[in-house]
Amino acid sequence: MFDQLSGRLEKMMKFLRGEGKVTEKNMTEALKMMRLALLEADVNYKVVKEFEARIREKALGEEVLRSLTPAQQVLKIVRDELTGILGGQQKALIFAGSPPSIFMLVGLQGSGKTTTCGKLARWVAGIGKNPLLVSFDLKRLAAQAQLKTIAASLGVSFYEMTPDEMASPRDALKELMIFARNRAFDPLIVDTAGRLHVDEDLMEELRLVKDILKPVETIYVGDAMTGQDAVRSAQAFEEKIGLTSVILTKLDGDARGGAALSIVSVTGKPIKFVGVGEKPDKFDVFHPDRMASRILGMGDILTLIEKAEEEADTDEAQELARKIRKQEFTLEDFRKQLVQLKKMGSVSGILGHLPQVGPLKNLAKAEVDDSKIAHFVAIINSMTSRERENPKLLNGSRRLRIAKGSGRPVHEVNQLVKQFQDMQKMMKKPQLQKMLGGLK
Ligand SMILES: Nc1nc2c(ncn2[C@@H]2O[C@H](COP(=O)(O)OP(=O)(O)OP(=O)(O)O)[C@@H](O)[C@H]2O)c(=O)[nH]1
Ligand SMILES: [Mg+2]
Repeated sequence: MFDQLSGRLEKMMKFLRGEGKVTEKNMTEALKMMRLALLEADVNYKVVKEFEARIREKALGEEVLRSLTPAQQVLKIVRDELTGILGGQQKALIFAGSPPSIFMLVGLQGSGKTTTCGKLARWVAGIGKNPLLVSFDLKRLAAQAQLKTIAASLGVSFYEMTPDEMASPRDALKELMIFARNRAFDPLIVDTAGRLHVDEDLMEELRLVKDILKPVETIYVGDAMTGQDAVRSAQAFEEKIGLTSVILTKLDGDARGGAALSIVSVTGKPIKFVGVGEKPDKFDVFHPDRMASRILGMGDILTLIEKAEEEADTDEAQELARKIRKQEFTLEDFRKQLVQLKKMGSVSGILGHLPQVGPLKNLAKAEVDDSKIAHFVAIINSMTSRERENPKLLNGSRRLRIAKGSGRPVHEVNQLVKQFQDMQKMMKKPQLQKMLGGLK
């Protein structure tokens, strides 16, 4: 969803790359490009203004590292500042000291609250919790039914409110707490009603529910596709009922990113998760630093690794991270990755997370289908283990032998070797190494 913004920022970097050093004049030009890029991405204008001022100050100030080129300096500053406006450090969910912790999800109609209740329940179950879903949409019976269906499909427990309980939510909560404590449920994830607009009626109902529940997390669920509208309504919810965090949904759509880039600055509340599709697993922990890198086209190899960890063997994924860090990544590892990719099936989904540089970009562009992966795997299979460890051995005659052995043309062997070498180069980049440094 940040494609357009990424493209424009890339242009700005390209411009700076052509400049000998950072000057008042070229920074003014570069910042103008950046300002337009951000405004076009529907970022709140106040946020843009402050962002620009900070970057100008840092880029022209003392903090600049002389060893870096102007483009690198600015890239670093922009990356750090982008991470900042996205919230800085990743913020974890808060759990109550004495269970059950209550998470109350609020937001406008259709923003994805009910869907997100399910996703969140699935996610916390994945970290060993025992969630209970309940709907405090006190007026619409159908709302309960929707959540009940979601709970059943996920195998998550659901507490059904009787019409009597819905009429007196205060008593309902007492029953609910006894039920939850007896069965050691934690957290209690509470769905609420939505309206098309922020109206007093809704706010009153939500204030009442919040007052009864005393949630440890009041989570605003915002539809990223609605851009600044989502930001404005978040602000209204923050003022009228108070929030602790934000979940943005529909980041898979053609949102331009403005909501994500403005909402933390405007509300002061962290984005903790993002929804990236309708299915329950289309839900990611939000990492400001990785998102910033992704916007700047540095890709997101960490998210890739996380995905791999989820879907594949954890030890292997950690070993992969270690190898990339130590620059020991070989063709054999590349082969394993390709096989893994093929197993996961969701090639395009995974590729979206890969660094948008070097070979993977080409892979993504070529819209790799499974047969392409199969061909690459066949080629590597035809190499000796020494060749896999050390591709420098691959001279003309060896390449010819491998082509014959795998039944693929020589130019495809060359292409594979070239892509692998580009990938190795990319993995040596300090930014990537720094990112991996934080990964145990
Ligand atoms: N593409 C996409 N669709 C989503 C995402 N999250 C939710 N949706 C869809 O958005 C629509 C509305 O979702 P709901 O969960 O019913 O929204 P709600 O906020 O509970 O709506 P009300 O209860 O009517 O206020 C559904 O069609 C969901 O499938 C997401 O991350 N990506
Ligand atoms: Mg709902």
